[in-house]
Formats: sequence, C-alpha cells, structure tokens
Amino acid sequence: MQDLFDPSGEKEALHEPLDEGAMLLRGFAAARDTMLLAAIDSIATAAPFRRMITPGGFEMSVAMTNCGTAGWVTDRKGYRYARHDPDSGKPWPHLPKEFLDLAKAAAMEAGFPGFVPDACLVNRYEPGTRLSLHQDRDEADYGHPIVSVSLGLPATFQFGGLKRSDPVKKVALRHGDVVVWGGASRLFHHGVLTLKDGEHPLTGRRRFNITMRKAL
Ligand code: MD6
Ligand code: FE
Repeated sequence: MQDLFDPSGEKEALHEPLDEGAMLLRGFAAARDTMLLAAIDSIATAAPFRRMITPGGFEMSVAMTNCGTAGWVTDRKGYRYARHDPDSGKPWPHLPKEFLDLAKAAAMEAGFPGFVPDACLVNRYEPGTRLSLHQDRDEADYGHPIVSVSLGLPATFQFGGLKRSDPVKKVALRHGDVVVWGGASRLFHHGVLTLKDGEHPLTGRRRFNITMRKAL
C-alpha cells in the first residue's frame, strides 16, 4: 500500500498497522533514546515515580509520574487529569520540547497531522509488574490520538477492542517503538503483560513508557 506522507514507500517497513487508526512505528524513537531517558530522569527528580491507588483501593504495580499542563492521576476518588502533582501540590514539570516534537512527528507519520499534546504520563515497569486491560477515556475529546513510546526492556502489549471481552492481539513492543492510535480504535482496550526479567544497556531492569495525550 502507498503511504500518503512518503510516496516513495521507503519508510513503509516502519509502519505496522495494528487496527483502524492504530499504527506501530517500529524504532521511530530509537535515535532519540538517550535524550528521552535523560528527560525522564529530570522529570522524576521534580515529580518522583509513585505507585498510585485505584478507585477500588489497589496499589498499581507500575510506578507513574507526569509532565505537561495536566497529569493523569488515580486515587480512591477516581481517575482524572490534574494540573498539580497531588504528592507535592506543585504543577507537573513542563513537557520537554523534544517530547512535543517527537509526538507531532509520530502523529503526522501515522496520519494525524496537527496533534499537540498537553499531558504526558510516564510509566515505569520493573520485572513482575503489569498493566491490566483498560481504556484511555479520561481525556476531554477522543478525536485526538495518543502517542506512546517504549524504552528499555521489551514488553508484550495486548490490543483488544471496544468491549473488554473482545479478543486481544499480542504485540511485542521494544526499545524505541512508537504506537500512535486514534480514530476508530481510540477507545480500544489494551494492557501490558507481566514484564519479564532482563537487562537493557540503557535502562537496566526496567521498561519506561511515555504516553502523550491532548487531555484538556
Ligand atoms: C504501556 N500504554 O505501553 C501502556 N494507552 O506501557 C498504554 O496504556 C497506552 O500505549 C493509551 C495509548 C497508548 C498506550
Ligand atoms: Fe492506556
């Protein structure tokens, strides 16, 4: 199939459609990996990773922090976006320009020109941690896509459908991979299977995932 943004088809191998509106861009962020990891370090210095509590009272196994105008939080009161870090009362660290540039470029590549995120959730996985099947539906307008970047240890991503009981595809996400999804699959269920132990040259025994959204 021909690609609108790259009529030569040179980058075609990079594009793996997952579903309608969902595109895996293999290795799209690989060249920016050290910059991304350094930025995650500075974000975590200002807003440390923490294991949040679900509305049902369970501590999540994945540790999270945020940058941007708004950050995704959960506690006994529910899931929502908040302009301040509830742990410090301070605004979240700024969304680094490099994150914004990557999000825009990836969204464009996947057919969503004009994407400007205002919220960025940073997830940190250690061996044994997982993220159960969920939908991202706390954003104001589902017309915007989400750009998701994987760094460090590989993980198995589950990609299902609109119903929680819909069959799931399993996709291996590796260091530098970017997933962009919106359109028809914007509200599809997805999750991350229990992270296997391993050692990555840049992150050690960890996986990081950055998801950029237009939340407000
Ligand atoms: C992860 N990602 O890859 C978890 N959500 O660690 C997500 O939950 C996610 O990758 C919405 C859109 C893209 C994602
Ligand atoms: Fe999600």
